[in-house]
Amino acid sequence: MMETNVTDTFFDALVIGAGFSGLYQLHRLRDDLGLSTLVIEKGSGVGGTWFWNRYPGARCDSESQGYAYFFSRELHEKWQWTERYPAHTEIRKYLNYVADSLNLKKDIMFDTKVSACRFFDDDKIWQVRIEDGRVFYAKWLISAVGCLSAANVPEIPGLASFKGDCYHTGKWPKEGVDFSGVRVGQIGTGSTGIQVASEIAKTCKHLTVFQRTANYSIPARNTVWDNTYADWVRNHYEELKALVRSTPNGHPFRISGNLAMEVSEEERNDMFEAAWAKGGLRFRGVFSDLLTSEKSNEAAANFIKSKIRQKVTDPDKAEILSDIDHPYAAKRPPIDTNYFETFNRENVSLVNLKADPIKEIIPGGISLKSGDVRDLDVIIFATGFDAMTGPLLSLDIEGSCLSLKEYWAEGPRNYLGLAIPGFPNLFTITGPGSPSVLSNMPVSIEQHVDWITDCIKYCVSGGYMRIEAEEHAAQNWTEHVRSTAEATLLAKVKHSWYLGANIPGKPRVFTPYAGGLVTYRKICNSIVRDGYKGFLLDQKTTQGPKMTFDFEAPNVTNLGV
Ligand code: N01
Repeated sequence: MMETNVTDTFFDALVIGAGFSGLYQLHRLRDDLGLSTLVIEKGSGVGGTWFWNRYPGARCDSESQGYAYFFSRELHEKWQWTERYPAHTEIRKYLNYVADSLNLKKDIMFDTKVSACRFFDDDKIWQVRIEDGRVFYAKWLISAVGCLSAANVPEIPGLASFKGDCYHTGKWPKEGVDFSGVRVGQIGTGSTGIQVASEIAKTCKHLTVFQRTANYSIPARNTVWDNTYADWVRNHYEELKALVRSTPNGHPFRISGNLAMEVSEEERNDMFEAAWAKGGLRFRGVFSDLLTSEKSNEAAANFIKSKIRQKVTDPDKAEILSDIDHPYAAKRPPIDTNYFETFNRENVSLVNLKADPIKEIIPGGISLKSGDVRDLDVIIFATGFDAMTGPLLSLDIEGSCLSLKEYWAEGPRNYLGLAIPGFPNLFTITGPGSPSVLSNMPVSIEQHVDWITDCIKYCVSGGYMRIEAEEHAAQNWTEHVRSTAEATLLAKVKHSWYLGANIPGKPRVFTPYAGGLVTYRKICNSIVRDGYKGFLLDQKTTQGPKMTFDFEAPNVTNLGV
């Protein structure tokens, strides 16, 4: 446990969360603006999402050379990733390296959970209460809680009766879990389940995968970097920085300008084959219209399904795994290391929950509707998160009139994903309505933190005590987020966590901004140029009620989520 001696109660700024967002935000506010800043972090170390996601096989799907901060050449040049995709252990090492290099830990209070945040309008100050009852105050409150930090464990009847151990992948024990000789049941086959299954199958006695929705996956083709490539990355800071800031999804590769139906079938298949051989999220970049043309998407989908059928030797399993009901990449597209091949192992079975749903969890395992019972010693929930709004709502935030829960009763509404009407001086890094999960997160995070820092600097230097997003701006932005998603196949999937559909009772609102990072950055910059259009500064309204964001139409054909 890290020692932080916090004796003060009043700060200029409080930041909640010490992952990629919170660390950089602390650095900018403290070291560039000179503001007294405290970060409050639930975990006992830095890492945010990566502090908790330690399940076997946990590895980022973004490539290492782009999954990093780009604000400092020095940090970039003194660090070396070792593989094409960074493992969770290496990401924590990197974030510790950054935190230590910038001497950040002294201003982070670890092992501390926020229980409530209240805005006092008379004093224009935020009060943040932590679980032991202590309170802290600050003029500026910044949420850096991330998008995927509220674990979702489905309410399956009988769960409490299970005699074995249960784990959620997003809250994995720090000390790890020994699966030798154990019968494991895994529920969930999203990006996480696809990573975890192939690792656990190697060591457990038997793995039963309970699949509700079949999923596409592209081979990651992870490799260890050789010195030549590592040196190249270290020596190409400016180029990499320019690249990740110029691609629509913040990844360090370009999306092809080709349309899938504009080439012959033979050429198309050759291009899919080449992209499959390259592997990873780059597969999506082979054509620019995979998320906007149903026909192009279908071609990609059929290509991947045929690959699954080739990989899986048991025809029944192959059928269940390739019976996919949604367009490719319209749900978050996983990448894998031998996921489908894992089903060729003798110690791995597959249950098709579409045909035979779970009836209940019993003391010794899982019982299905058909009466079939799977005996288990351990259940792993790879069942995802109450994404995007979940982490924010868990902070119990109350603004000048309403609680966030009340204000978002029909779904998230905010301005640019950054600020919420009725919640002055609060900023949300990678909040709902920003590109966040449809992009390479560290690149989105840097853009948000820089924007927030500039905004706070503007307020401080202009003598403004209070800044608040205006209601009409939030309504316009929320509509813009909705219509942008509607222009893509993303909105065609009704059962996706992008829409909140994985959480019973959650309002169905397409939450991330699908217009791409480049467009988004331009919109954010233009709002600054226009004197923080759509924000109320102290009591001064900055502009009239009519706002549109289509002055820089999002290039959805070039969308690279
Ligand atoms: O969660 P998910 P995840 N009974 O929600 C199933 C990021 N990530 O943790 O599809 C049975 O995608 C559910 O089934 P269905 C990434 O952004 C990043 O895998 O709802 N099954 C689904 O199969 C990703 O998208 C990296 O029918 C139930 C699964 O659980 C996000 O995290 C690596 C069920 C949940 O899939 C979330 O991915 C890994 C029930 N009651 C993850 N409830 C990086 O590399 C749910 N399921 C950065």
